[in-house]
Amino acid sequence: MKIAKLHIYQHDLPVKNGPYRIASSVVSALDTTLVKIVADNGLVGWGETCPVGPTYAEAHAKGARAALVEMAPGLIGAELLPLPIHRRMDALLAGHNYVKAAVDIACYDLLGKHLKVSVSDLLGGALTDRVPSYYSIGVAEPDETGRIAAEKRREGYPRLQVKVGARPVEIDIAAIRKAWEAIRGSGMRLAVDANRNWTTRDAMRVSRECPDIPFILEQPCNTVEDLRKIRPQVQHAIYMDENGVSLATAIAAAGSGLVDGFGMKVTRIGGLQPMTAFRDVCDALNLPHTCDDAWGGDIIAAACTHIGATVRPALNEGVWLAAPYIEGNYDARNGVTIADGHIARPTGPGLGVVPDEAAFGDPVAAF
Ligand code: 0XW
Ligand code: MG
Repeated sequence: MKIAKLHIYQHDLPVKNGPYRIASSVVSALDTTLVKIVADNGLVGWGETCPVGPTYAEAHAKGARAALVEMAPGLIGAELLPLPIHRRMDALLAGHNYVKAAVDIACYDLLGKHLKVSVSDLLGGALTDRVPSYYSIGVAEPDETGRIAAEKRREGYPRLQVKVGARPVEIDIAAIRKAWEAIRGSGMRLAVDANRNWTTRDAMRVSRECPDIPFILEQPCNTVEDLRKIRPQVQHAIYMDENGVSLATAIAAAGSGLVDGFGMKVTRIGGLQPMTAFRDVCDALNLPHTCDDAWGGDIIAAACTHIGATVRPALNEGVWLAAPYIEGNYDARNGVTIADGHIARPTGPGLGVVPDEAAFGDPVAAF
């Protein structure tokens, strides 16, 4: 099975009840990029990549489409298998993992449809059909953080992430305390995510002033060097998110004991194929991790849920979806949604999600 056609689409995803506020970006609408690959046997597969604005990571929507246009002519005729596709993409363009991920996801969708198996089977096999999710509370006033935390506890989420940063650290500490008061005793786990914003001084202060709250510090500071600096000085576990820009950086962080876990993004690491290697390294080293993405609709949601279903349950920190912030689904019948804090693994071959492509309009480029 080979690539016969590759179409690129742009689609707007307005943020429901927005904006969504994190330390590194405030977003009211996201610009997502979809890739449709048509195989030489007529089967169709979909991929997606959707940076959460241009400042969360070294990724942006227009860059995604430019990179796809750069690679597309060289991908026509390529064998539709993940490793040959990755090698081909690497020969066409250096870096740009977050773009290659969209082609990788479409390739897995097609392969699953061709073999009549789900993407989670291709990734090694699902360990659950009910994949845990977590809720992310954007940067908010402490009372509002506490209110939402109580609501998410009632809704059955097993885990909560509280966004902090870009304001006086005293307010962050108050918000963390409010969230903990709301979920304490429920068994919900707590992540505090500063999205690279805190100084090492702030991170050490938060840890020092909250010794009684068992949160993990997610990407508290900007660089790997910052994490290395605070590592011996904080009491709380540290998870890497934005600094895990490739399989190599994640393996180095895991292997050197720099971090206790990861918030991992399928597109940042380059797609489902490198994500399985990452999952297996974490499994070997007993490191918990998420399987998320920065943003995206049903295609990203399905891809994250399929890999999330294959993670050893004791290490599974959940699959975050943008679904609660998005109106409607690409696939009205089989769209990916969260109920009781969990996601039903999509059924059907491939991703198990078939988008209504009429919603995307004409492709912005077609090869
Ligand atoms: C909560 N997320 C998974 C979604 C936002 O894009 C940020 C991200 C994170 O953990 O940094
Ligand atoms: Mg994070």
